[in-house]
Amino acid sequence: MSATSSESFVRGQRLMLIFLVALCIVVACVLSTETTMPTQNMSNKERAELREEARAMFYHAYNAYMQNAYPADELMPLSCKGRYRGVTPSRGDMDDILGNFSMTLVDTLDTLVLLGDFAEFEHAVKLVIRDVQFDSDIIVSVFETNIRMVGGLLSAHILAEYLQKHADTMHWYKGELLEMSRELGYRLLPAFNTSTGIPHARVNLRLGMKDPMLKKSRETCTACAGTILLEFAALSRLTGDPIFEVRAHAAMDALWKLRHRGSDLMGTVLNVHSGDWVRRDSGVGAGIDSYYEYLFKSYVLLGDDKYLARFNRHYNAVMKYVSEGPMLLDVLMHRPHAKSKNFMDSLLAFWPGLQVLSGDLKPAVQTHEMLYQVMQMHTFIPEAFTVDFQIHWGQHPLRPEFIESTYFLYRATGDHHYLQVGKKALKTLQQYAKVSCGYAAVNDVRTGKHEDRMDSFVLSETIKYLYLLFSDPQDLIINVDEFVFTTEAHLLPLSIAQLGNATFSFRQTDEHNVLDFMRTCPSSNKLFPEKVRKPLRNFITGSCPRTTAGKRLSALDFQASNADHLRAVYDMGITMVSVGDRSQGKVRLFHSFYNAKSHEEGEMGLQFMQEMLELTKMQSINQLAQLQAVAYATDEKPQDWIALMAGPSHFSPELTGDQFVQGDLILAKPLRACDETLENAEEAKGKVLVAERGDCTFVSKARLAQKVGAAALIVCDNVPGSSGETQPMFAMSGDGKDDVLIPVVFMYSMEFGKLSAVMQRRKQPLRVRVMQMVEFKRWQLAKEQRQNQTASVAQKPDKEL
Ligand code: DMJ
Repeated sequence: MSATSSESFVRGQRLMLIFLVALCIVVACVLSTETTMPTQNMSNKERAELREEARAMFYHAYNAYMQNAYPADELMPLSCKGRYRGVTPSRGDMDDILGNFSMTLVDTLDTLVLLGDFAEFEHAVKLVIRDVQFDSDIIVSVFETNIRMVGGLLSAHILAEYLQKHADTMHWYKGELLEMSRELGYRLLPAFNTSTGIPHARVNLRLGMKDPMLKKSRETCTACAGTILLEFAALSRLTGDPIFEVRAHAAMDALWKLRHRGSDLMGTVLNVHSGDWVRRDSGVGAGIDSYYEYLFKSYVLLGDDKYLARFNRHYNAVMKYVSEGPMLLDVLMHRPHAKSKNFMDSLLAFWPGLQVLSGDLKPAVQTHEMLYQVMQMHTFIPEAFTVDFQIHWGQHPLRPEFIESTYFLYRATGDHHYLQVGKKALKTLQQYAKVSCGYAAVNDVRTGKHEDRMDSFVLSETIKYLYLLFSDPQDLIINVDEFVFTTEAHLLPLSIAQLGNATFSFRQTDEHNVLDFMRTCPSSNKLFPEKVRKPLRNFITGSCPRTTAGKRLSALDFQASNADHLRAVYDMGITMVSVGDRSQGKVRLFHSFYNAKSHEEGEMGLQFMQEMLELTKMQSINQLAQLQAVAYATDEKPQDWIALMAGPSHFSPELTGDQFVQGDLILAKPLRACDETLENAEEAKGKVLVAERGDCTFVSKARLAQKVGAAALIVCDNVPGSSGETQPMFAMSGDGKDDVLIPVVFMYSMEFGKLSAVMQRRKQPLRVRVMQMVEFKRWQLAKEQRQNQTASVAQKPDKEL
């Protein structure tokens, strides 16, 4: 090997190592220096103006709903009409939220009181009493109905009585809303008749669990079953009927028993009859989020230490296994050192708010800062984003979680940074989500395209938290500190605990002393949010401070197998943590100024991390190996195959080595492939089916393709102009089941466009091969070599002549 080629070989080796080492990088710098960037203070005038802008936003959305959609559950802001269950075309499971019970109005009642609009509150309460009924043959989500409807009715009832007392109004009100919530509570109760006491996910409002469609019901999510207690306890305490609270406590107790005894973590999906876990991913986002919230808030509302002890046990486990610097990454509950996902979902943005309430301010500041940067990078926080902050799922339904955390951080710290963050969030909504008829969800943050959807939480949470952020507590009619905010931001008074409940005696149990967890907030004159935030400020786009100091180890030269390098990196304050299966050699890096040997080495560490970050912008070797190919030959040159890049899926079998699936291409009818079957099911047998992304999950499209006998499925993107050349390829996620046996790949629009153009040009069906890209390349190479050999053999006699 020549000097140059051995040098480039070594460099190549190093790069390989770097790619593996730097699969994901976190610059979790924790500075303890005195240098802090001043936060721009917000004047009282500007803050008041923003509060009024939030109020105007509320009325823009509320009036649009009331004038164009009420009594429907939701407003469809693009078509400017109401969304009714059974009338408006179905969106599948997503519609379980709707019960034709005027959900948006019920969910919004208490916001009217916070805004001080007692007249409209009174009017709205009268409408609800007059119009809303629950005796419908409709299957609804128990969780959603509880948090939005039961919670909305209870909170409105409490505030109606409050106004009677303190604002000398609504004297006609005689507890009708409480009666309605009791009736609705009874309609949800059949869901709790399971052997474990953990409620079913769905129930028929009229038939209970007797609906034949619910016969096979068995799976629910942890958050679905664990987000009942606040509302049900309030319901029991206010009505004097203990059944609700009894059932909700039992569900919480049953869930607690299912924790992994080694890790103290919970999964996200379980079987309500057997108590077996169906999905063992454990994080703080989708599927589990509000379970943690309700453990902590049940302690706050009901004063039962048991819930604090349980929360602390889980919290400790989350901080040990899930939290990595400012990031929160799912692990497997039974193998907590293995990361189970390489993306985060936007629902986890509630976590910093919960951390503030529980007194752990520092990680709250860090995670919030990371989320703020994700938001600035993509305008809105996308539904899911990868560890390198690329978009995994670009939707944004105007969720409240990030603003909720911003509000709690502001209340805890008084730091005007959070007012500035709130301002940015508010202005973004105004600029990109406001339409003439309300606020529209964003279908894809890359394109800004709207969706005909305004969820009820936009009014009940998103705008409510914005309004609260810009209000002075003394401007509000109620003292919010005397209330607990439910997960849907409904207000339940702390005084509820005093109403007592004979069914429960809150004795000290062994659990209480399980964990000696720090609960005190940092003292207010020593708050550190800016110091904690500053190092994270350049977390994504970053330019960390450079130093001109002497010789240092650069990321490019770094070799993970070199002990000196490892020591140098350690001295720079960098820690390495193995991620996932150790055998894959994936490592995550953390940098902390606290751990650096000297200030200078700390600076070097920052620079090193920055270099690593730049290197990882390139696609990792790992990803390359996973890249799939959809290959075809043209009519003109039937021997020459062309391959278009495609992404793999987590739920279908991997095509390895020289395996491939071949078949004629056929488009699904309807193209989204979300229905029970396909119009062209017969034709699709044995073919490579194409379905468009959207309306239902990737895996449900795959199951349908498999059901009709397709040989493979290609899911093509629904975002015009998207391409694997300009954005990272990703692997489609499933739901944890292994029932898909055909290969399923994803193609961005530009790549699929090429395939579709060839398909349309041809008279005959287009035959394609789905295979690994690496294998395709190998196949081509072998072919070329063969051709070259034949050519040289053919040329030989000539030469010899
Ligand atoms: C809300 O309905 C609640 O906050 C729930 O706990 C999670 N999802 C939505 C908002 O994103």
